[in-house]
Amino acid sequence: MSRNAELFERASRSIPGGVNSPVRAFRSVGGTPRFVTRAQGPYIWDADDRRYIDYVGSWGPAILGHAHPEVVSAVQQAAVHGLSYGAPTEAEVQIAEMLIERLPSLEMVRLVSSGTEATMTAIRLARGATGRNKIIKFEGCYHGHADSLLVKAGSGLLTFGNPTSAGVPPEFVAHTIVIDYNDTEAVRAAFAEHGKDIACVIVEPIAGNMNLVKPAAGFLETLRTECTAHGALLIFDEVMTGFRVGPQGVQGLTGIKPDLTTLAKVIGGGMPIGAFGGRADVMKHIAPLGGVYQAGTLSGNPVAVAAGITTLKLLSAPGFYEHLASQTRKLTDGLTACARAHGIAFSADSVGGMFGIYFADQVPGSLAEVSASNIERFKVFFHAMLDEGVYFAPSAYEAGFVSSTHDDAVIAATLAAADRAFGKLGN
Ligand code: KE4
Repeated sequence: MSRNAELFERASRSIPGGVNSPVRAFRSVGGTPRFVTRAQGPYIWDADDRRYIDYVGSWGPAILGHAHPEVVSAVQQAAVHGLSYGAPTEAEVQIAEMLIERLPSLEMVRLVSSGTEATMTAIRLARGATGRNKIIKFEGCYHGHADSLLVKAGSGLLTFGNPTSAGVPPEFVAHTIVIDYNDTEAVRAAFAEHGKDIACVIVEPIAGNMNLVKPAAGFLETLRTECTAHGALLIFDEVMTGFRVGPQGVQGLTGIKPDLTTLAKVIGGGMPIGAFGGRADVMKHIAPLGGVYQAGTLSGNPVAVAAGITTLKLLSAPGFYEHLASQTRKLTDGLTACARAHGIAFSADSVGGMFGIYFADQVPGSLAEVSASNIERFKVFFHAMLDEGVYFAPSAYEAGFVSSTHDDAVIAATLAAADRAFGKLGN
């Protein structure tokens, strides 16, 4: 038996499903999860000491490649002075100023310890600041596991084909309006009916939890105009896209200014961190200034912040994002060409260092279109690539991630593996 299998059997006796986050259990692709022992640059190694080219990158944070020496050094230097104080530090001010400098819509920002905390708080803040209860979210978007958001969520829930979570009382989601992503008319209709009761719209401005799905022309613009017209707040959940699709996230690519933004993943460089921020007049409702309570023992943790500051500095290198986008496009174009050569219905898309692959002739523009792609064929491809030493996200409903260490040789090795894997699929 492989060490992965042994560890999975042992883990399953003490941890539900053997994992600390459902998507890691490989339930939607089958087989045994790989227990990672170490990682470096574009690579991870499993418990059988097999090396894989990694396109999950911890679901986004590893944008500089795993164990970047300067990030590791910053963590070590912070740790020797203590791991957590529960008191303010200068480093927290520094990273807050860095985030505000980089994202024009951020006038004030508060740090938390995960993306879920960030989105949960942003919604409470929107409700507190507007005095309204209703929220709009989009089917296939995942914003973490806060109760009011686990309604037709994406990511792990979609993977289970279980669009709502057990344990969430109906009352908790009674104010959550769920609309199809990109359905501009439904957004207008919801505001026409509920406009004065809507506190906020929360959206993944480029969706990454139903696989990569881009906003249709006019979709984000409509959210902005409808929110403004009805006094609702627009929340861009950039937990995944922030500093991943470009130096200023989707708001930088589109010029659309949300009222609040949520962040995590990349801003911590792999350490536990999240953040929410935006208009100062809204943020001033947050305790201790205002009546919207939020707190966190490890918020602004000095070790996590040290990793984040160093990461953000390294991302500011001239040409970083141009190179990252170019390498990602080489991957997606190469995979598409290879699939075509094998006569396989396949498409791929990317934005910056984030990509999607689909066993369908066209790039999907909605959750329904992703679901209509050949999910079974994805599962076979996933395992064929795993056998070749390439680690894609273990779900057809997840995006993939490239780091600055995925150089031409790594991309070429991936494409050579894909050629062999596609050959096993038959057409
Ligand atoms: P966390 O609580 O997992 O840090 O963040 C929740 C979250 C919020 N918003 C967006 C847009 C997200 O993508 C996420 C988390 N992303 C998933 C990846 N599909 C995390 C992977 C997992 O759940 O294990």
